[in-house]
Amino acid sequence: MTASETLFTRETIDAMRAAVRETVERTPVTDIHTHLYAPAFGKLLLWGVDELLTYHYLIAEVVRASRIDPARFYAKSKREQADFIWQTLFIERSPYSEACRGVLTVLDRLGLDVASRDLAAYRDYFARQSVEGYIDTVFERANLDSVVMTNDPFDDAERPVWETGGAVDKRFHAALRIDPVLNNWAGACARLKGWGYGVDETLSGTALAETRRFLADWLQRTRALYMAVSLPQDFVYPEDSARARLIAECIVPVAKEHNVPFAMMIGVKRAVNPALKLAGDGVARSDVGAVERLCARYPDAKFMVTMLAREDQHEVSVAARKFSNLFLFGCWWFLNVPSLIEEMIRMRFELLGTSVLPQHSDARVLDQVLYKWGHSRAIIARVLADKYADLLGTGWTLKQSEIDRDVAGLLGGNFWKYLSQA
Ligand code: FIX
Ligand code: ZN
Repeated sequence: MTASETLFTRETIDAMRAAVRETVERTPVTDIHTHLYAPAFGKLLLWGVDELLTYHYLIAEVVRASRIDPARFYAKSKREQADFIWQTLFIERSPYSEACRGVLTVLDRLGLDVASRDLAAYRDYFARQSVEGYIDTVFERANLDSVVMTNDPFDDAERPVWETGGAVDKRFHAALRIDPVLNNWAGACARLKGWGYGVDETLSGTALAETRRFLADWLQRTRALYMAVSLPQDFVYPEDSARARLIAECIVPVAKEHNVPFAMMIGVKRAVNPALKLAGDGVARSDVGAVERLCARYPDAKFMVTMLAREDQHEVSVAARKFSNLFLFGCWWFLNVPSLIEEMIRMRFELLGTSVLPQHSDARVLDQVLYKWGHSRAIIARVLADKYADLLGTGWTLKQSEIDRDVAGLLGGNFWKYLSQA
């Protein structure tokens, strides 16, 4: 401890709370799961007020509020959709849902006048930004160190960018997303064949080795930090299926060989209402036992997990106590609302101490990191300060440098450390 370092005690709990808030605000974040893209990907990087307003979370809300036929909504141009959402959810109703509030937080953090309700003025602001300058503004105001993209080799808009050089902006890391391989092997198999990999639907002959070669090629090409998949609510392991064989014989061996984690995002019920398209997915409880069995069976593989159902959070937190190769992260999607973030973070801190990564943004529109991290930072600071207050209550003391250390871990350091472990 330096001579001048602040020491917090049970007599200085209010000062500790202020210090925690300040530390969480000034510590840069590594956002470990987003759907953002580096500038090299051109139009795939979404930003601006019309993209914010047409976020699929808000599409679900506007269809519900207005009862518009989803096909009629989607037939509108992006600008018309944004106008309709602004009018329906912001002007005719109070916009306090988390997704609506988020838009207003973004505008406020950009210095725009939220009270004016002047959509034309907001559009005008964005029309005056260059994408490069705007990325700098957003990273700076959100205090982001870097973000991890979601990179899908099966995406025809994205693949050519990788094939001709890929991401160069160091603030954007890659994650290799392999949903088609594990959720639609027949479809993935046809694509792999077309790219020259010797695979077949029954996973015979060279198929497993060739799938491993495909994964290794893409890990190398993208320099992905991890491989990732979203899994449906009925995901089980082990089982007699292509998915289970691919996990056991391709994903796990490649993950181990390249020392990258396998991230599983579990619990999505895809296309509950297909007419809503991207906004039509739902949630259901899943089998945490599948995660436990994978972690137990492959103790030398690294697994990152986030689960979508609130009901699964306690069980998966307990699983993380049992398996040091299980890294829990984020409050995913429908859980990314203040009441549930607070509940989940509090429980994880109480069960797992400092060894979690409490949040990711899942931002699809660059600007959203301003609200998603703004809102989450406030909650993380509050819960952490409560936990420290309990500690100080015992007579324990805390140094500012210890708060710095803990916050740096929670906002990204824990992820980097997990990646670097053998
Ligand atoms: O699968 C995922 O990574 C999900 O996060 C998304 O597909 C989802 O649509 C989303 O945007 C959730 O926030
Ligand atoms: Zn996502």
